[in-house]
Amino acid sequence: MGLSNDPRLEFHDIQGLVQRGYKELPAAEYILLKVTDAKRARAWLSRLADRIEPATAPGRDKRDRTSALHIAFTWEGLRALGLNQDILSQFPRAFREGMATVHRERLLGDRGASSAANWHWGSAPCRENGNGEERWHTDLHLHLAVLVYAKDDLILRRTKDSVLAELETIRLQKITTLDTVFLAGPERDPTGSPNGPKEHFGFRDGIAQPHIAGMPPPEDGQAIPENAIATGEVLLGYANAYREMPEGPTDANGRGFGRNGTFLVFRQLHQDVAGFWSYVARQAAAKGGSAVELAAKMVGRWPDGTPLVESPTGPQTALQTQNRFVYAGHEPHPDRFGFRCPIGSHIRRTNPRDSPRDPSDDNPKKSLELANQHRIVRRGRSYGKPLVPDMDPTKLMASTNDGAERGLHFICLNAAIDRQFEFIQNLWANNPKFGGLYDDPDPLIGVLDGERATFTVQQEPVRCTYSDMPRFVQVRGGAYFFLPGIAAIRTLAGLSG
Ligand code: N7H
Repeated sequence: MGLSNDPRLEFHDIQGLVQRGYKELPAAEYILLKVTDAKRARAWLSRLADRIEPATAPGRDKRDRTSALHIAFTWEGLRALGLNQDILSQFPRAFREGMATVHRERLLGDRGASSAANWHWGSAPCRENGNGEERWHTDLHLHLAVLVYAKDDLILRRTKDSVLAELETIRLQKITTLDTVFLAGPERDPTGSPNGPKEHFGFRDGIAQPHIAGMPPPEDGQAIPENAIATGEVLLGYANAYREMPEGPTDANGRGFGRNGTFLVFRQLHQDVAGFWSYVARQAAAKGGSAVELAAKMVGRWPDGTPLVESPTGPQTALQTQNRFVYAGHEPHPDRFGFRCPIGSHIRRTNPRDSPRDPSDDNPKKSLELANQHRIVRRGRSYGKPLVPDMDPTKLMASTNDGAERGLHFICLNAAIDRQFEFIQNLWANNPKFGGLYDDPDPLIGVLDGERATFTVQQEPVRCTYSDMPRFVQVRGGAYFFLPGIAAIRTLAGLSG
């Protein structure tokens, strides 16, 4: 994509979460708060600003950190803290309105049990905007999220308590706290450690991330040219893929309140683990195949993380965190038609890399460039007790639904919510015609209007179609936040009025 000059990034000002997912800090909790007294909240914020973990310049990583704190604000939160209207109005529309509008419910597929009306947090009873044009549920009382990461549960509790201790005196109202769990699988990674983090269906997660220009390569250390994205695809104040400044409160030089900030999309996604594995087991038995193989085809990786395009017949320990691959131009086995990794699998449709956009398209380089205009940095964590402790697919398959609440606190970072997160969910995951398919939404997170969906496995001589696929993931809550630069947090803390 020719990102010629990597900008010099102001690492000290960028919240560290942009740079890393803190795998070394497996304990985490998110605290959602409402500001009731702006003056006291700002005083608290000025103390907290000194404790926010910044990003670090290449080679300067602090490997001995035992905890990390981050803070993000909704648009209503920035307003409640007294940010002026001129700055507030410069934020993009999606962020200003929030996730739970009637328009976005349609766009994201949040209906039925996933409708904002049924969320546990992030929504409120439906209101109109005064002239009857738009209705929304976005919770105007949800103002900020404190994200706490720690090396173990004890340090997590101490860190969290130190944040919460002041809440009463500063009159911040706790809306909810969301806990997380670190899941590991039965396999070993190449160092002999348990394979993880896993998500509740039993697959290794948190592998593929874009490489933001100017940042060190993502945590797995794989600097892959195909994976590079412009700084402004994630951070405000820098040029994006179109060589323009992302929309937000910065001036033409990228300076201003928005600089070094990013939008944080938060979705609490409930997973029906027993439902997923019983569907897969039933379908595989009916068609005479392996259930784990079918599940891997739905994801695009084997449970241990091995990408199917690299190893379609089974997992390989050395490839568990492999992210150096494309599809159409894959060497030595190009997979243009999805015979190795199905076209409709979760990872291929949420990042199609160089896959043809439709069957007639034959320009992998162009496809890759276009796909890279819709990337996100994923920072999610699982929550809830696993259905079986060691996440072994055979045991997951043998379990019945225990009715427990478990899933993924999906978090992603991007500079343009509409062109990145919403595009992926709406035009790739929910699109039944994706890549020339017919009625196949994303098998994990896609939503088809009304009826049950199909999953297609491309193979010769004829493709195999798995029908009557229910929805395995439901939305329990969500909001759009802004994760500002650290100087911007100090600006907020210093406001008067
Ligand atoms: Fe997805 N899963 O368990 O199957 N995801 N995801 N995701 N996801 C990925 O590469 C999962 C969700 C992306 O660059 C892996 O880290 C589950 C949403 C993207 O190759 C696995 C849920 C969105 C990628 C899962 C869920 C995305 C990705 C492979 C919900 C965006 C990287 C491991 C409960 C709207 C693709 C890895 C690439 C990978 C799962 C949600 C997007 C295992 C269970 C909502 C961009």
